[in-house]
Amino acid sequence: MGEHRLALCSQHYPEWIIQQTQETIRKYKMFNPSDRILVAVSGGKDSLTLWDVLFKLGYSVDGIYINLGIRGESDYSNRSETYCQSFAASRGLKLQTVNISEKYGESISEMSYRKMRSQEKPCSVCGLLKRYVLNKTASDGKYDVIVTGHNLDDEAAILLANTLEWKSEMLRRQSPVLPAEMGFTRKTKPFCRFYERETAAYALIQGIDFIEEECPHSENSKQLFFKNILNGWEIEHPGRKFQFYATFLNARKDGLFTEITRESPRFNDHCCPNCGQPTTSVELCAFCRLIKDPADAKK
Ligand code: Q46
Ligand code: ZN
Repeated sequence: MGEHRLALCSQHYPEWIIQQTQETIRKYKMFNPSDRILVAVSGGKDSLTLWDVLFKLGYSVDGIYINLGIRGESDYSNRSETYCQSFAASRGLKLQTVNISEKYGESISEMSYRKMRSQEKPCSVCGLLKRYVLNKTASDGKYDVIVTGHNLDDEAAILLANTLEWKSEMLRRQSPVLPAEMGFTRKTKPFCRFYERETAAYALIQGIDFIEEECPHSENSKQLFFKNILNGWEIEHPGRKFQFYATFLNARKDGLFTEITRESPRFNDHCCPNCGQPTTSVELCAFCRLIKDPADAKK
């Protein structure tokens, strides 16, 4: 992990990753061996590595892949799905796929264009949609917890962006564990203390096939911008990225931010009258307002 400078061989390195992941799960009380886990996979190295590690630790873990209909030169979404399918098939694991175009009549790029009437990146639409589909799939399938492959580089970049913009609600919600409440399934990030290069090394050593291209919309993204700043800082001061994130978590634990509770103004006991999912809106939820035909949300 970030604060460690290890020189492990290709046999012991994967063991170290597996053992450290278990330690993070224990430290943050992420889930128990009896829990049913749903891992969100993108076809990239972090999420497939996470699935592999949780499987080796003996957890009951199914995967979900959301095909967003992103094409680009590499036919990005369809190719990513293929990597997830072969990963699952080679280990006899269960993978559910949700094809956004087939289910809701439009790809995210089309939804984004219809909503914003511009060529803007579809990332905000994409984020909303992924959150919704993940939560719905988890609650319909009675999963106890959703896990995602966010690593230290992701978390530190999000933290820096939220801090510089003082997004207090986002800062309060940035945590390795978001508890289950008000119809939302618990969400956890067991790789939040690993550097990106550490999960990549595991994937390479274990021969995990993953899509190397990034989503074509990630080019010039805000997250990439903040990752680059932090990478520069890390070169000058090795270990600072880890420290930045870890001290934030400690400050959080010491009460810098209040925990989100049922009394939090964010949730007001509303369920969307169309799809039944929790929402802050008193009318249709943001997802039902986004899709072309809200009746599709009931499928
Ligand atoms: S997948 Fe979606 Fe990312 Fe692509 S469209 Fe943007 S948000 S960049 S994680
Ligand atoms: Zn709804």
